[in-house]
Amino acid sequence: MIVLKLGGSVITDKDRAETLDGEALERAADAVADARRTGETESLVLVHGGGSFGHVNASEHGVSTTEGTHDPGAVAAIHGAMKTLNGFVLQRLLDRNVPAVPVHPFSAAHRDERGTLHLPTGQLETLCSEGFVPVLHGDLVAHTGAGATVVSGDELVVEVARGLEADRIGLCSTVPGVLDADDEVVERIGSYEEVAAVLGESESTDVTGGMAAKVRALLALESRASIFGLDELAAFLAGEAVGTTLE
Ligand code: IP8
Repeated sequence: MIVLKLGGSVITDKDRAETLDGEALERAADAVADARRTGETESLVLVHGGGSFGHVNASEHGVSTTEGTHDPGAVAAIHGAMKTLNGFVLQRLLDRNVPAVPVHPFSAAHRDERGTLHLPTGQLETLCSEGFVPVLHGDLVAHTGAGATVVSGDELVVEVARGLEADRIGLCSTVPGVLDADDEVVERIGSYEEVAAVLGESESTDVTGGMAAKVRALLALESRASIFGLDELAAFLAGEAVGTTLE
């Protein structure tokens, strides 16, 4: 079982609201389709971020992972933008005969009063064993006492990987891995202390972007995780060590 996140900034044009990076998305879809054709990936769950979709709407409505909304119009706008992007991702995969199906976290997950995310994974497991490739996305989720808050793709990756006991996790990012002080890719990270100096301090609530938070969350999991750029996606799916490996 592989859990792969396609970063929102990889598949969209971050500088133009609700605009795809069509070429990058097609390259990513090609890599996934090729890996499935050659039988390299048995079970695969995909998650994608928001990039220029979702984030603009979320900030317009003042919604974040901790600041929620009770306005159904805001929910419709933010969730709707993410569903639009999810539709584009699905279409590129279906065009290449990848049996991709949507899973919208808003309809499945919630946060409790402490903000802890609860995400059932039974439907993902069943979809995978029936041969589908579930495609989740950063979204809104019901949040006790706060209305609805943002759930980031990174949080979803962590929960899905834990729930499904994934063998490998991949974060396909706009950077080729975790970079050291000389901007060289750090090949392997075994503990946070090894890279704390280059990553700097980060709040543990910094879940929607910071590399430090990603590294911490991935190191806390049993599964081996990799952070790499789009050029390395095919090699990652083929089982090679690419970018930065965290274990
Ligand atoms: O790009 C954010 O997902 P992310 C989703 O993975 C929304 O942080 C709704 C802004």
